[in-house]
Amino acid sequence: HTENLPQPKSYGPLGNLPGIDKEKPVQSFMKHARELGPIYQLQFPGRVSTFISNARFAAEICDETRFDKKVGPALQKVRAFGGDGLFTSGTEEPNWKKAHNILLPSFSQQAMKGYHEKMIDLASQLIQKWARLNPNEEVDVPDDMTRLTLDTIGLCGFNYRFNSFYREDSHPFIEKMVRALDESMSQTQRLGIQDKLMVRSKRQFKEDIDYMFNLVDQLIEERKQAGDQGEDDLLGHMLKGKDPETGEALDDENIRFQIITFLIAGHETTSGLLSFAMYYLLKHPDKLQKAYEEVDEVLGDDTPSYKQVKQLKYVRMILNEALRLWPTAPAFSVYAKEDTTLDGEYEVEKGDTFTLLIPELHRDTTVWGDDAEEFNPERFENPASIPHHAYKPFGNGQRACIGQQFALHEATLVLGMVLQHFDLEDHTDYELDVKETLTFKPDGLTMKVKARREFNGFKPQDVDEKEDVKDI
Ligand code: FDE
Repeated sequence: HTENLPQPKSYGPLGNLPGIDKEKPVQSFMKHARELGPIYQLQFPGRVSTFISNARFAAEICDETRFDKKVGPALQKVRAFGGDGLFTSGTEEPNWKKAHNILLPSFSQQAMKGYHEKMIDLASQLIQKWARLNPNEEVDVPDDMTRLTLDTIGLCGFNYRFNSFYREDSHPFIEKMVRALDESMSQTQRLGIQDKLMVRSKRQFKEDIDYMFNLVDQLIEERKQAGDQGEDDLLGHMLKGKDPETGEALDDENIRFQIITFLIAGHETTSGLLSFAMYYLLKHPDKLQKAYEEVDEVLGDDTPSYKQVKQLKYVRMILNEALRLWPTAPAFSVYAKEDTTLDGEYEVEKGDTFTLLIPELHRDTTVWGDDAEEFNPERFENPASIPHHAYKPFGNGQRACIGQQFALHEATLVLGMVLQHFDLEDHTDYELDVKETLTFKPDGLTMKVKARREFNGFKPQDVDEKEDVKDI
């Protein structure tokens, strides 16, 4: 029974809290998994958490007939600004299904063709910035990737330009959003009484949320003022779209929550993905060389077209492998809809909750082999060989990431263009240090870049692109 699961040393009323690194909780959970095995429990003040770390149990909890997404304690806190947006709502809440139905077409493969040019616009800003660096200036990788991904979701989603490449510091929205996310994470680790005493952080939390709401409400208002001229972007789809099941549209408050959700989900995770991919390339010159060969063959001197991005197979494999070792959204939780078992081995009661530690699942040697810790993009050569339920960087089932195609198209395009234009140098002999917010990032990763070819700026249309437009 799941009451008798392994548990690390605990400390009275604090339970296992003192054994968790507050700055790196998920990495503490991963460490415990290595000591305690594929299923174990942690005791926190007022609750227990059960962690799953291998493919056999993952397959069980990914069975949607028996388990459904749990909006756990951390996501509950994020609801203060994510509301009943897609990420932070329960599947049974009416707005989840409604928004899911309305937004699905905006994230289809077909929809990516419409975002491609905007993605190129922002990737070109990045290339231009790096091309103009002086020889001894370094690149702050996660910083510039965050500029890029925030601006991309802003432009593709809402036709809003954060213009992050024209600012020294990040856009104020980011500062407030990161602080609010940080505060929600800290709140889950404080005791009730401690939390009540944090008057200043609470006031700051409220101020930050008000700022986000104001900026987003203004965006919605401006678009409504513009009338039917609405762009064919996420916001346009949300304002015009009706749920085919109910015939209903989303209300303004829910649209606000969705926009905030996309800004959070769409940039932290994708910037982490790009940063880890560059980290691994810096450390694996042979893979980097192979990627250069592909990029030179597929792109040459061209500004990538939609079709060419699809042809960057090896670049895509590099991203898949980076997501295997450091899935930037590192965990998700489910609850049992009825009494059941885990593979006949553990009895599960209705309501029992499980958290899947994705980075540990992705290192399960029984499916990935003894070299599971190694960076080896060639594993993804044949997608059919990837074991079912052993690879979950985008979550599971109907609650899986709606932005998957978006994130992968953007990341492939950007990594492709970076490799097309620059030699990368690991000038500090960087040692991996993974920072946690809601997501993972390689903390403090910097590199130097040297131009491989001349950058001619943004060429909006090439021949290939025109053909593409025809077949839409
Ligand atoms: C979602 C998601 C998920 C699941 C979670 C849970 O279950 O809790 C995951 C794992 C993810 N996602 C991941 C990721 C990674 C990356 C790179 C990304 N992601 C990206 C992106 C972009 C965008 C825009 C997004 N993303 C979005 C999103 C959303 C909205 C969601 C929710 C869905 C539902 O319906 O639930 C997600 N995403 Fe992601």
